[in-house]
Amino acid sequence: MARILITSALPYINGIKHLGNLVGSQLPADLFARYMRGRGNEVLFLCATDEHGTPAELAAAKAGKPVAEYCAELHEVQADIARRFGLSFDHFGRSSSPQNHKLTQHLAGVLADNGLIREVSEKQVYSKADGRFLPDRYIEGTCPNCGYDRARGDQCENCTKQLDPTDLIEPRSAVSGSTDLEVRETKHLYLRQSALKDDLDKWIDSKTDWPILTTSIAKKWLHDGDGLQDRGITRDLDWGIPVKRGDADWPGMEGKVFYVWFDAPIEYIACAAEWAEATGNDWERWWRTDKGAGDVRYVQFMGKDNVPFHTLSFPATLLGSGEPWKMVDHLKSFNYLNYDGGQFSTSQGRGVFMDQALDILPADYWRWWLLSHAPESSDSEFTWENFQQSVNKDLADVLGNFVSRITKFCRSKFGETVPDGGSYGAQEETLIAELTRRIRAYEAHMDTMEVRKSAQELRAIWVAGNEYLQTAAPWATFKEDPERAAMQVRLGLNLIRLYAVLSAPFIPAASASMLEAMQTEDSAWPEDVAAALAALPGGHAFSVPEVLFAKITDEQREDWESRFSGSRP
Ligand code: B3M
Ligand code: ZN
Repeated sequence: MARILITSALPYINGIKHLGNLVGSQLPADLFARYMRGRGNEVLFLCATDEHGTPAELAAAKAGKPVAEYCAELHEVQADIARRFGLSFDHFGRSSSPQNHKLTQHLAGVLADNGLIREVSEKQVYSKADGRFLPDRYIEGTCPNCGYDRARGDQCENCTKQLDPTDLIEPRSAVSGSTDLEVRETKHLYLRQSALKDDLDKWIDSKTDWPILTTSIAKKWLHDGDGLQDRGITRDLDWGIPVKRGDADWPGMEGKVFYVWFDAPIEYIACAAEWAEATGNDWERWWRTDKGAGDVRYVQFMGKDNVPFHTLSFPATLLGSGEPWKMVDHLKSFNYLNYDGGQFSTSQGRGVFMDQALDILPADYWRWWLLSHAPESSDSEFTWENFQQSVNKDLADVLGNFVSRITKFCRSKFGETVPDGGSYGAQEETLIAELTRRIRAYEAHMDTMEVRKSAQELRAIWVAGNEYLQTAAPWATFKEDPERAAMQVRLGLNLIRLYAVLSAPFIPAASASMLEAMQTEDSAWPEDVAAALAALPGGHAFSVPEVLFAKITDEQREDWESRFSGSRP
């Protein structure tokens, strides 16, 4: 039994996530966690809301709520949706937790002790009316490049030029609109990533099994242009983790907080501490190599835009601390999922969001489509037509139909118990050989997190059962050879249990219904396929389940297509 630590990129707090966010981190992480548990491993699967930074403050202001209250509410909303999507986190934490405050301040302290933090004086815009500095999006004005009069301090939305707040013409505060602004000196802490470049280089070179998407992004930032830049890790904001050096105040840093990208990955560790506190477990045996985490395998899941922070910045924090923290072993990253000819967009409300998806259909429909179309080797695209097609074909025709045909046929001829009698012939041996080969291939893809290939193999496993049923045709056999028909039906019913076990990582709710219908709690992984197909013996009672997957009609598809064509209201 292996021990596997799994984290998904932390969803930002400022609203409900869309399906593109989901498929790039939380959902494949859940697939892997469920699979690894199914194989009998010890798994710790962690996720949390990422709650600091300017977008959180601005979203709270827009909602007219104090930011702490806003974050607490949105955390509950996201936790509830995650649960309804079947995301099986062992703990869903918060980056604003006391544990993360403590750990972030601790790590900043040891980095400073190790000479890896320097103070930098910078010029920033200060608003006298608001009594605060105005970083990034807190300031608006006229773009010096195109004249657009609502450019933001970090970028002009009109011409896309990247800006500094001090570049703006006629700048004003985005908080109060005040133009009574001045440029003031302010001090910030920088993490000396440049001093850690060689350590990072060596560490990344040791990761020979990482996907090319991951290493190429890491190497690009490590070597391109000026190489790895030192990075500001503090901000002039109210909301966040106060800058401290361990437990001690940090002279000159009063009123400042750590930058959101400094504290967010540290929450991966703090989240384990939150989990431990809530459950009475020991978190250090997952995170400290001197306290038992030496044999842990740590896998991270994220979208490609998050890769630099996970291959460079966060490792720099951990390596620079000189403390024995567990480092990531495998980093699985994803391209983007597009929506119907464009991009999913949170700011424009474009696409389907997690809550809306669940209003339309149960989670398994979405889980199956998203995972079987995961944007791995390239970006992929959601269209309603494609969604309808794969749900109707894979889930309703192939899997659902198999389950309903065999259970109904058995009920009509043998009653609701697994029939006894008969023995395997050549057809059954061939099926078992094919299933064995395919299940081993499925495991190999799941072990290496090849999500699409895993889905294809699983589907082929479903198809094999369907084809067997089609050619064995127990409804025909029954007339001449009821014993043989009994054997075929018994095999079919056992296939349902087998499918439930194999499919659980993708479609956990349907799998649970299948096991329930088979009236068994035996969800042991099929190490030996022939043995697994004898798990339900003659005489075992079962019931005919409700329809597992309903087909999506053309009217539904058209209705949803038009309902989700514009922006979220
Ligand atoms: N919150 C993902 C994002 O919103 C970011 C991930 C943090 S992982 C430590 O783009
Ligand atoms: Zn512009």
